[in-house]
Amino acid sequence: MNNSQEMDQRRARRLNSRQDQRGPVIYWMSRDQRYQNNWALLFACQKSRQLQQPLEVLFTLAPSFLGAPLRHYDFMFKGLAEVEASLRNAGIPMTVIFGNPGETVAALVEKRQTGAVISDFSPLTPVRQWKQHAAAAIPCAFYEVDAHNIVPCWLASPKQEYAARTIRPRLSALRKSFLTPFPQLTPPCQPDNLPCPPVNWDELLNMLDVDRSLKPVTHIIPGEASAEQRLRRFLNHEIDRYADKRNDPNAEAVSGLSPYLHFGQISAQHAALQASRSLASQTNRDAFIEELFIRRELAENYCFYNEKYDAFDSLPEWAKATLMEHAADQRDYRYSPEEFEQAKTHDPLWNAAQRSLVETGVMHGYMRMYWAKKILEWSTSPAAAFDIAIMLNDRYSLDGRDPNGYAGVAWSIGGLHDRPWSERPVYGKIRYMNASGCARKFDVNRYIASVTAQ
Ligand code: FO1
Repeated sequence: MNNSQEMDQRRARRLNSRQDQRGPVIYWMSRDQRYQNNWALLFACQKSRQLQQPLEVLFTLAPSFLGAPLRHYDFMFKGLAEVEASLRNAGIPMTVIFGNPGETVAALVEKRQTGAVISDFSPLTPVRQWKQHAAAAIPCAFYEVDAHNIVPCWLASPKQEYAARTIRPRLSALRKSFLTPFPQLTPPCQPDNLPCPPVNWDELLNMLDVDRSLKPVTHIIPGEASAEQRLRRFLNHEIDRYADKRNDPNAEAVSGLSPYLHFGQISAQHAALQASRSLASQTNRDAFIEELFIRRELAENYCFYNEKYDAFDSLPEWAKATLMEHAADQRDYRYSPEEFEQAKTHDPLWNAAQRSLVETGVMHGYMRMYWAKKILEWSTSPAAAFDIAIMLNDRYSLDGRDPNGYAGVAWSIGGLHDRPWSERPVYGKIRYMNASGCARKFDVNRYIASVTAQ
């Protein structure tokens, strides 16, 4: 057991070559929006104690982020308000600044005469661009800590991996040294007179340039406490069904953690540790950890090493070739993006999956594959299908704009991390899926009825 206060230094890397200075420490929180089990916050506390300087947490709110509507900001702000309260309890102020993050960070670092900046990690292009901009402008040391993954993304592999079977041995070899318990967070010694003014979340919400027509969800309570409760429920009541029933959307056998994981309101490492200690059978624990650890970190690897991760062009060459060979194949049905969006296809199962996404912000994992594959089958071209699936997922799903979503669409439509299967119309060699396959796995009518009743 690792009870040391020290973090494994391989979880951090430098984003510039400057040294620590005498001045306050800033944790620039972006993706890991939590107080507990957060390596970036732990590292920032450690740095603050080491430099004997106060710590401040900063969140940079961009005017818009990859088309996220009000639904997502509501979820994120409620979670952040909880983080703010936990930080205040520990005497750590939280500041939110509005504007282009790369620029606003640099300006605040200068204003505070900062000694060191610590950020968390995201493989997504806009966040990497913010950091690149900031790294060039910041006159002190700038560190990045991968607080989202169990094994730091840059250490897991130096290149884009082909499939789960190629990344699994690498992650498994590093599992023992990285799947460790978190040390207790010891807040740094903050000066008595450090101001901790409250963040005005309502005012910030009004400043955003976002689509306000997509209203907040009400059935999932955001935030760290609620995420922890969801994890407990899963480990106490549901994980026993995970291996057998996770592909049955009627079975309530999945964790429901993905919105919380997306906003960093729960740590995947914490969830994996708790699962590994649960009383569930080895088969169920292994099946859950395979998804939470191996498959999730494979998606991170894809976005980290493939800068076109959200475009058709990112797909493996064999997949693009076979899809293009079949691009002109006769399609039995063809729908526009609007028809898909409004769930106006001929297929009640597909429509139910889409309605569940629009109304609840969540679609069951197994239905996500069916949903995306049918968009391929019923769109005018494979590239159009890819764009429609990303657009709908990012707009409606609470875990949109996440490496998991991009990899999921690329897997379903474009053979990413998969292999060629037997050739058929429209799909070419991409793995096929149909409604009778679903009917063999679960009670399709019950699923449709449950969505209608929501
Ligand atoms: N992170 C930020 O640092 N600033 C933002 O303004 C911001 C908005 C945002 C909106 C929707 C959403 O799904 C995520 C958002 N994030 C924001 C979080 C974060 O940057 C991303 O979740 C990750 O980068 C995904 O890897």
